[in-house]
Order: sequence, then structure tokens, then C-alpha cells
Amino acid sequence: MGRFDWADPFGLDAQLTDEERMVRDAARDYAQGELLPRVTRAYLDEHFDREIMSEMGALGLLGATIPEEYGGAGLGYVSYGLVAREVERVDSGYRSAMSVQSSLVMHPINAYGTEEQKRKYLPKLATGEWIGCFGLTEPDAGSDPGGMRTRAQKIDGGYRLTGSKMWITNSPIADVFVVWAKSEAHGGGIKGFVLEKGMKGLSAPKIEGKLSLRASITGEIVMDGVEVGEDALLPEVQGLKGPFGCLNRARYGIAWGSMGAAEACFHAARQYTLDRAQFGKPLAANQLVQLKLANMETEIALGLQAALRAGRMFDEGTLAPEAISIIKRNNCGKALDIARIARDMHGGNGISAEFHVLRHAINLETVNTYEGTHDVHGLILGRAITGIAAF
Ligand code: TGC
Ligand code: FAD
Repeated sequence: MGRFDWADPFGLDAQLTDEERMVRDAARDYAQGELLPRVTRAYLDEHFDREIMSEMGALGLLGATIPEEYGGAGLGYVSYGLVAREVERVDSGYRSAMSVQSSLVMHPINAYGTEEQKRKYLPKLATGEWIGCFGLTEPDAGSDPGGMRTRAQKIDGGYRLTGSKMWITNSPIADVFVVWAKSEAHGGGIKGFVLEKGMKGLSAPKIEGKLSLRASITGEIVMDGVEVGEDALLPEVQGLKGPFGCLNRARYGIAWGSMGAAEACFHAARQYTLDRAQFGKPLAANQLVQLKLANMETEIALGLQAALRAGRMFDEGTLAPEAISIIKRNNCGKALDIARIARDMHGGNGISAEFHVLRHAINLETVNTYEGTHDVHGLILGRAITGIAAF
């Protein structure tokens, strides 16, 4: 029989390749060394440090799966997931910035763009010189993006875009905007467009006063008759499968990332209850406390193992979107439960920014909602199981 490792019960580490371990270690060193020391201040001040994108770019953490010829790292999806896990171990907001850039901006340009668009945008997005954002959600179209109102009207030599997007990660500091609109020249079908900062009629006001994901910057995208050339259109996809193809990748990364946040909370709760004594013994000596730790460890071990399996299937090309719904939904929901319980186990200290657990819990409220809410992923699975769409 093997020896039990409480922090890695199923030997996840041993299932990785040398390259994956190297990527994981580089991301962990950066996240623990450079992100952790500044996250509390950033969260309290509701501030996203733009430099973080350049730092991530320099380490090859942006566009990890994009081919090297366009500035990406050409890595597999397990490596991408491992990076998300390490970054979100520090803060879900930092992972958000990374996953939007990689999965929601670089991926669609790489998958649906022209050669010129790839050469123009991808290398600068990979280094973090340019920041991207992804506009799908609207004030009146969240879970149902097919109800979007943003329109692209055909004009001579291009399109005029009118509409607004809501809750858009990175938009106030973005240089590049991938937005989805119903295009009259394409029979009203949904098409993707790449917009650039400074275009006439384009603005991206910041959404102030978020109580969650405060170290990430979020805004609107307002398009007041923005005129673009034909070269702004992403020609290779039409319909909701365009944005959903990007969401598959981001949702998969979130399944890993949320487990990183959960691990941070589990490890903190373990150490705290070992160190703190009440009633003459460590808190960790109580059955109630041990049960909570055992539940945390179990959910994390299963969640990570499922994410790893999904990553291998992604690389093989056999992963179905519905399987991503299973891990996005389960891992976010479980991570949120774990973070809330870890907060409770820290007693009064649990509400202090210094102990990190409540910040993770509040962040995970967003992570459980964006990229398809917990219940919407339940409905996607319900449809797959029964053949009946219940939206
Ligand atoms: P439905 O009829 O199901 O599908 C329409 C078309 O899309 C195709 N499709 C997919 N293709 C690839 N991957 C997927 N996962 C796909 N899901 C659907 C489908 O085959 C169909 O293609 P075609 O060729 O027949 O037209 O569409 P519906 O309108 O009934 O969709 C319902 C539902 C619930 C599945 C969908 O609307 C949904 O997933 N809603 C959730 C919305 C969402 O996730 N929004 C995320 C916004 S971005 C964001 O949150 C970023 S946060 C980033 C961060 O900071 O980290
Ligand atoms: P709604 O769709 O109005 O849902 C409200 C509630 O109703 C939820 O509980 C939902 O589960 C439930 N519900 C909805 N439909 C049904 C149904 N048929 N049956 C039962 N229950 C239902 N979007 C982007 O495009 N780009 C981004 O970069 C981005 N970043 C974000 C960053 C943050 C911080 C946040 C909070 C959101 C971000 N989003 C982004 C938007 C996010 O994807 C949406 O908030 C999410 O998809 C839910 O949409 P909604 O907020 O309109 O909620």
C-alpha cells in the first residue's frame, strides 16, 4: 500500500508530465512571490494593477495554449489548468484577468480570426502589452445571451455597432474588445468583432462598488454607433457557438482555478485549527473540526482529479461541453462551500483581510455566477440527460 499524503491523496502531482510540473511551479512561484504580497491592498482598494498583465505575459502565462508562432506558449490544457489553479490560489480576480485574456480574447482571434488579425493582436496580447476583454453579457441578456440587443449594421466597407455590454472583466483598461453582436449582413446571426480602444463612440465605464472580485476591474462596454472596417469582423464563426467555444475553455480553467482557491482555504483552516487552542486543546482535536477538514479534502481531491481528466480529454479532443458544465458547476459550488466553512473555522479572525478566507469566499460568489451560473449549468446537464431544454 502507498503512503497517504493529506495534501495530495490521489497523487495528482505524479500524474503530471515534467513540463506540466515545471509550468505549475513557475506559476506557483510567481503567484506566491509576486501576487500574494499585494492582493490584500489591491482588494481593499478595489484596484487592479495593470503591470500584472505584463508580468504574466513575461512568464508565458497569457495564451498558454496559443501556438508559439503567434506568441503563445503552445502548451496543453492541463498546463493551462494548473496555471489557473496557482493564480486563483491567491485570488479569483487575478485568475479572471488571466483567463479572459487567454480563453476569451486570444482564443477567438486564433480560432475565428484572419491571418492578419492573428499577427496583429496575438503577440501583443501574449506579452500583456495589450489587454483584452470579452463582451457577451448585456444588461438584459445574461444567462440567455441569445437575447442580446447589440446590433451590427452594414455600412460601406464595414459595420456600425450599437449596443451595450455589462459586467465585462478588464473593459475599463482594455486595448482590444472582442464583442458579439447580431449582424444584419449575416441574416441577424451572431458575429464577433474586434474593436480597439479610442474608436469613436466606444467607451468602457468602470463598475464601482463591487463587494466581490475587488482586485479585478469590471466595466461596461458602450457602443454608440462605432464604425469599423471589414477587417474587424471575425469571419470564421457565426452563431452562439462562437462565444460558447471560448466559454468552454474559460469554464474548464475555472474548474481548476476554483479548486486552487478551495485548497488555499482548506490549508489555512487546517493550520489555523492546529495552531489555535480552546478548551485546553487544539481546535483540530475536535471531531466537528476534523469532519469539516475531511469533507474539504475529499471534495478538493475529487474536483482536481475530475479537472485533470477533463484536461487530458481536452488535449485528446474528446471533451464534451456538458462534461465541462459538470466540473465548472461542481468545483465552483464546492469551493464556495469550502471557503465559507473555512471562514467560520477561523472565528472572528476569519472576517479579517489578513486571513484571506473571507476574500476567497466573497470572490467565489462571482465565480459561481459568471461563465454560466451554478443553476444554468445544472439546466445544461438536465437537457443533456433528458433531451428536454428547461431554460
Ligand atoms: P443553444 O441552442 O443551446 O446553442 C446555440 C448554439 O450554440 C452551440 N453551443 C455550443 N457550442 C460550443 N460549446 C458549447 N458549450 C455550446 N453550447 C451551445 C449549439 O450547438 C448551437 O449551435 P448551432 O450551430 O445549432 O446554432 O443555445 P441557448 O440559447 O438555448 O443556450 C442556453 C444556454 C443556457 C446553454 C446558454 O445560453 C448558456 O450557457 N448561458 C450562460 C451564459 C454564459 O455562460 N455567459 C458567460 C458570459 S462571459 C463571462 O462570464 C466571463 S467571466 C470571465 C472571467 O472574469 O473569468
Ligand atoms: P441572470 O441571467 O439574470 O440570472 C439571475 C438568476 O436567475 C441566477 O440565479 C440564474 O441562475 C437564474 N436563472 C436564469 N435563467 C434561469 C432559468 N431559465 N431557470 C432557472 N433559473 C434561471 N460577462 C461577459 O460577457 N464578459 C465578462 O468578462 C464578464 N465578466 C464578469 C465579471 C463579474 C465580476 C461578474 C459578476 C459577471 C461577469 N460577466 C461577464 C457576466 C456573467 O457571465 C453573468 O453575470 C452571468 O452569466 C449571469 O447573468 P446575469 O447576471 O444576467 O443573471
